[in-house]
Amino acid sequence: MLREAIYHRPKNNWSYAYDRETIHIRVRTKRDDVVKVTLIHGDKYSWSVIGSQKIDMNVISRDHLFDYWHAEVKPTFRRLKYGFKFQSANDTIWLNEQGFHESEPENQNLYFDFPFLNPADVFTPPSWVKDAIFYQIFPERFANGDPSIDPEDAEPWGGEPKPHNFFGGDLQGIIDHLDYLTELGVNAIYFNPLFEAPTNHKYDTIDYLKIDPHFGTNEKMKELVEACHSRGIKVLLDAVFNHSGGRFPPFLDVKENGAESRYADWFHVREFPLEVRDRVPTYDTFAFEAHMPKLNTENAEVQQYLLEVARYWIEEIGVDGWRLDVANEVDHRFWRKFRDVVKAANPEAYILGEIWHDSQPWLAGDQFDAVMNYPLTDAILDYAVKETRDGRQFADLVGYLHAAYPQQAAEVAFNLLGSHDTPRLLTICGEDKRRMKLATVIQFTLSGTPCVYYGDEVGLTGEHDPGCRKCMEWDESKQDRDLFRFFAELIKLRKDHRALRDGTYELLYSESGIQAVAFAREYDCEKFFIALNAGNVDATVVVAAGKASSYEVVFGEAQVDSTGTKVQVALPPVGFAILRAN
Ligand code: ARE
Repeated sequence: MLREAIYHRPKNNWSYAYDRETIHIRVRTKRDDVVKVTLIHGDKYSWSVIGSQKIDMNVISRDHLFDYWHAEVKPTFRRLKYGFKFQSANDTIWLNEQGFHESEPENQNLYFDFPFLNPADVFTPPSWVKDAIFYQIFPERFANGDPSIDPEDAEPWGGEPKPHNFFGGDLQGIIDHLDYLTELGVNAIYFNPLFEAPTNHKYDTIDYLKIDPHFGTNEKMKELVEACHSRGIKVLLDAVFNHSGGRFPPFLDVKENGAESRYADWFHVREFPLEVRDRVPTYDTFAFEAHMPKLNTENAEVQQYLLEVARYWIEEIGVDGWRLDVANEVDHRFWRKFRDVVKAANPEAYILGEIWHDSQPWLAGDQFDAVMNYPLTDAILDYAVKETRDGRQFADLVGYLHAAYPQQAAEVAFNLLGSHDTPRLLTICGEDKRRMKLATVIQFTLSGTPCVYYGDEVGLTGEHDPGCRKCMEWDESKQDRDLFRFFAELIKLRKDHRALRDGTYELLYSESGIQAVAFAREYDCEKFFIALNAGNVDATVVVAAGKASSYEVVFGEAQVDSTGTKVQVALPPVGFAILRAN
């Protein structure tokens, strides 16, 4: 047994409260090294009287180096002392907080400790998010419903997107197309910034309490939110709190009055006056963008201002949550206060951080509910589109990501295949729709909340920003209706079956050098097999049949042959099939 590979540390993703009565314990071992892990647990105040209990742990996922073992305990008195017993073919060892032992340690004081399950510390994302299917709208480019408020230099709809041009998209345009979104089947919208700002992307806010006049008014926004809610659609806004825009009045004041400005401490000024020297501003900014000065979220007035913004849009306009721009560059203390204000305004509000990397420090229940899951984006695209990961490498990364966060975080991870910050999915696929569909099927059948970037569903293309921000295509004869039907059917399938949204995940098949993968999702009596083939030749996956008597292809294309204990699924090149086990 490779002891150096064995890892456990209380808290984070290794021991945490799943709900008000359940504690999850996880431990890592070298892949395929340990055959059995037993969790030994008890109550620290009655261990010597009642003694300990023992339960088997299960492998919940694996990556190329490790197996991740998992067990669930509901301790009567909400306290847990615990240790582990590991068995391999020729070795048995025990682990507690003091390290490894050759026999079961008797002194319970030396076991790991989960001191008390306090409800206030339980990480509880809003339950609706598991059922949500998001649609991301870049407002300037979705639909022009009110030409009377277009920017002066607005170009005719459908022109080439450039860094600084406008086409007149607005809130009325979105209201006019809500039936379209209902037909597609999505039930939540994530809006890129809507507040007053000079650019077309509006990440350089002038006024956080006002809808940009070229988009509409606050009243129009309220109308939009109500229209969405009446269709069962939730609304998520973009909070650009890391930095303001260069025309934000407090920043203009500092520019004019320097250190004498009453707002001097609202920003991170390294040196007065505020200017740009050799392309580097004398104050902190987003990247090196002079028109995006970083806000000092440690300043009490800044906090008060931004927290009022957070409250206003939820309580008075009715939005359902916030996506936090550049979330990882803002201090944690601010985000904790932000969470308190947002959840007081609406306990079911959703807080989604924009972080492209490992996000554990923000996903402990005191800051965000989820992050934009770009690591999964990479895994899916590498496997299904670029073929730079084989089936085993893909499954390993999915396994690693699955174990990297508490279960409730994995359940609501925000899974996207593209956004306003990346090239469009179809373009990444070299316009091969088969690969686009394969990637999308994976996105919709893994756990987490899928998000469709506007226009992907009708075949919009585009390179990196600004190319990925084309005007939405509303002429049906120019829309890819086959893709639209594909998205609508897949969305319906996911909405109809809880197993696909919220079921357990089990990897069934992955091999080095082979592009086929199979996994299962299961909830209650319902079970689905998902079989994938990213290769350019036919592939067959064979998986254990389980209890079902028949296997029906409910989406995709495959030849299924179930004989006794095995199910054989033959897939075409770049193909997929979702099978329901009956
Ligand atoms: C403009 C141009 C770009 C140019 C950029 C250079 O359009 O072509 O590359 O300037 O600075 C907004 C606009 C952008 C605009 C930008 C600056 O939407 O069009 O770009 O403002 O004016 C990192 C951050 C992440 C950030 C991305 C872009 O961590 O927070 O970079 N994303 C948000 C929004 C953006 C927005 C801003 C931030 C600013 O979603 O739309 O840009 O408010 C790796 C790194 C990540 C990095 C990621 C992407 O994975 O590890 O940290 O994200 O790549 O680059």
